Amino acid sequence: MAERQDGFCLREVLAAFRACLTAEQTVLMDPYLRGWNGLIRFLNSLGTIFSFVSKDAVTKIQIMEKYRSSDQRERYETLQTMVEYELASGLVSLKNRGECPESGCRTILRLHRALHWLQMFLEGLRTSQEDSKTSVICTDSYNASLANYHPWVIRKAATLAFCALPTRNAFLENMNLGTPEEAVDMLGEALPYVCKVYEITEELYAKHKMLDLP
Ligand code: 1PZ
Repeated sequence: MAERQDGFCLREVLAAFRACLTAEQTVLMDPYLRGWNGLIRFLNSLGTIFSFVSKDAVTKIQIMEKYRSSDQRERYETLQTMVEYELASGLVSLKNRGECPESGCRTILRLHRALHWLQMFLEGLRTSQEDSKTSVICTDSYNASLANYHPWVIRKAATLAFCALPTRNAFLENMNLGTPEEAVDMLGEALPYVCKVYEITEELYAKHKMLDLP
């Protein structure tokens, strides 16, 4: 199979999420952001119709990268150290977004919710029939996750954009993991790591009652 010109391969994204996990069950920030940057490259390869999505995600990734290159970088080494630091320093607002619009905790929470969608979407894709519609898998996983946090206008725009998604096999080939069958195998192997990252983060946020940060 011909190499894609941009050298994109979903394998690196999945490897990054695997690399987030430490023996202490913490989540490392740098590979987490690397995984997200890879996802955005993939999203951009699907066409400009998803620009409004990637723009928002990029803004959030950049907020976190800024913390990682600031004087406080060590505080943001893992999601756990970030939560501890921001809570102890009064950098998180539990009620009003305006007070801490760029807190790491609220920013990561948005990406975390999107990771739930991604996990369900890729699992749906992996276990679907060859003639399944990507747009249906995508809409179903979106409605079951992220849509609950989005206002009507965003839900509408997202659902419209999903109609532009390529067919299941073209989508799998776009991941550059080999044939659709090989891509499905790879997803089966790698998705448990994405799920683990999601679970650990969910537990962390639940423990600190931060699942609804404004
Ligand atoms: C393969 C098809 C890709 C479809 C992507 C599915 C997600 C649709 C989400 C549309 C959201 C876009 C607009 C911005 C919404 C923001 O208001 C919210 C909340 O942030 P706040 O306003 O509170 O600061 N942002 C989000 O929910 C984060 C969304 C990130 C989505 C990243 C998707 C990555 C896709 C990877 C594709 C392989």
